[in-house]
Amino acid sequence: MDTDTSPTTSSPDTALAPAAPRPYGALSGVLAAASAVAVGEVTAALVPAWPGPVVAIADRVIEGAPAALTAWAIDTFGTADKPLLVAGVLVVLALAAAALGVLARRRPGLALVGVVALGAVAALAGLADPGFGPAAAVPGLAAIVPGVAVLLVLTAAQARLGVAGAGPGVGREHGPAGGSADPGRRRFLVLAAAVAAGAAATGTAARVLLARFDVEAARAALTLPAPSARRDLPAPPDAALDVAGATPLFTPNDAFYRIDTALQVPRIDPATHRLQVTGMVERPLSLRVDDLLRRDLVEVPITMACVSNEVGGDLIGNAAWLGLPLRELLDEAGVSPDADQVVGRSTDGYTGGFPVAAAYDRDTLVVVGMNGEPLPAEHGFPLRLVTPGLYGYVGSTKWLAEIELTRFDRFDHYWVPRGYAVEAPVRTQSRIDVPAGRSELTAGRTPIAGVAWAPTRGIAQVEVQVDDGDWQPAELAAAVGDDTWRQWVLRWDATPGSHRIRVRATDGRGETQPEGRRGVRPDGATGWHTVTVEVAA
Ligand SMILES: Nc1nc2c(c(=O)[nH]1)N[C@H]1C(S)=C(S)[C@@H](COP(=O)(O)O)O[C@H]1N2
Ligand SMILES: [Mo]
Repeated sequence: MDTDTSPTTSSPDTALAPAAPRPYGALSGVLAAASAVAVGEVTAALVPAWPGPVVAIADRVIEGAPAALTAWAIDTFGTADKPLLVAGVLVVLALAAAALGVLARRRPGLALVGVVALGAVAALAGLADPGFGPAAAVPGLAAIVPGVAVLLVLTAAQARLGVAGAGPGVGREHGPAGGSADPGRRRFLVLAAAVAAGAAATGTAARVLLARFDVEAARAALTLPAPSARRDLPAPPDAALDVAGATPLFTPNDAFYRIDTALQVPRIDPATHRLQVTGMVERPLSLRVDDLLRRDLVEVPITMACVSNEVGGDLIGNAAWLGLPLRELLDEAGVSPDADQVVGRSTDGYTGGFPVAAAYDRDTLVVVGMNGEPLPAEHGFPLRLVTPGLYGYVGSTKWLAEIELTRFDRFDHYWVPRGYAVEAPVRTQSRIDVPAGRSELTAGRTPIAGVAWAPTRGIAQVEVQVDDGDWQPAELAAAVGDDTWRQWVLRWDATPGSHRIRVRATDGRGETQPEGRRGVRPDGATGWHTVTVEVAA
């Protein structure tokens, strides 16, 4: 391709003129990218569940990042890591686009290949999200059209820079900031402004389109059935201890910890969403959310914990989950005797896998409700799995789109190649919630209280040790079930001075949690939660 793409600059002088200054090229590249992103996003917004190209690329960055880098990012930025990653993708894109814009002044053909390649990357990133099919490549491909067009138009406009005012010294006035009576320059800037305005308008249109589907409205419109009478696990009246500051037996939804890899909480329309049961089954199933809501659903209190929960940490919560026992779906589908793994796959490609046996030997559920409400969007609306006794990363896939029956020797779920265990039973653990560590107390009767859990095995005993004294059995609240945590309390006679308080739990099989400290990777932390307090005289 010729560098001179402008139809009116035919004089040999201009054709051989030096390329326009770099800032013009860079600006053209950045505007081409902005137009491409805006069109990509507006295309993605046509289908509520499609992630935009920028988020799709960022998703792939998260998946491809080495585990150590991900861990560092989470430690350093906490929950701000996701917006920062999206910003990072945009910065890299802007830099690449600026470079392509500069290149386009002399090698437009090569620069256009670069633009197409960036669009192809976005299209491939979209394709890697399962659940949307090949159509998910469309936003990335659509982005190529304005990217190419804007770069061509603005590069052509640069060829007319300084044409009218041609003469010595014109070159010095070529920068976008330099003032001159150069009509070519004015024309370029008008075009650039028009492109910027068009990109902004398209971006706004994308936002308006996205607002058209409102997950909160869809949640509000969904009516949960009453839980079946065939299961009856009401919390006994004395299952909750009345200690000021103690952790409540049930964690309110808005206080429930949230852990996932999703950059953008998936926006799933329950009217069109389908749950597929696939893989090693005799009869693959495809169910609507409504089909599930019409079934005889059970409500089970289950304590869910994250494998990344440190000793004493708060990545754990207890909720009443309303759902269909997974075993009923598996029986309908007819699981092959050769299958040994159930994989839950989310709309955004996350996978958690656990033994088929865990669908039968406990109340593993396909969940629609949490503490009496439809699942909150960030906790998996409209469908998720919850598996008692297995860490969330293996057994509790959110935004559930597919349940695949497979084998452990054929498929590694999401966190396995990232250094976590294939199978991950929740370890027996206990936590001191009052008094808080390093608190200052007054002498006298003081409750020491907290929670202890060993889901599926149950908690048999909790013991507390103050300094080097004897281990004293704590009072346990009544068990709601073996799958939930139990609150405990020890009424302590606090004496002046500095004290170390430790706790340890024994599960329903008689096993006491080990003292030895181990970190969360690969299969959950061990050790006794310990706090130190100061008691004033
Ligand atoms: N789709 C999807 N499901 C997921 C995850 C995820 O990243 N994506 N994270 C898992 C992990 S690590 C945990 S601990 C639980 C947390 O569930 P919550 O956010 O509802 O507490 O969800 C699990 N399900
Ligand atoms: Mo987790």
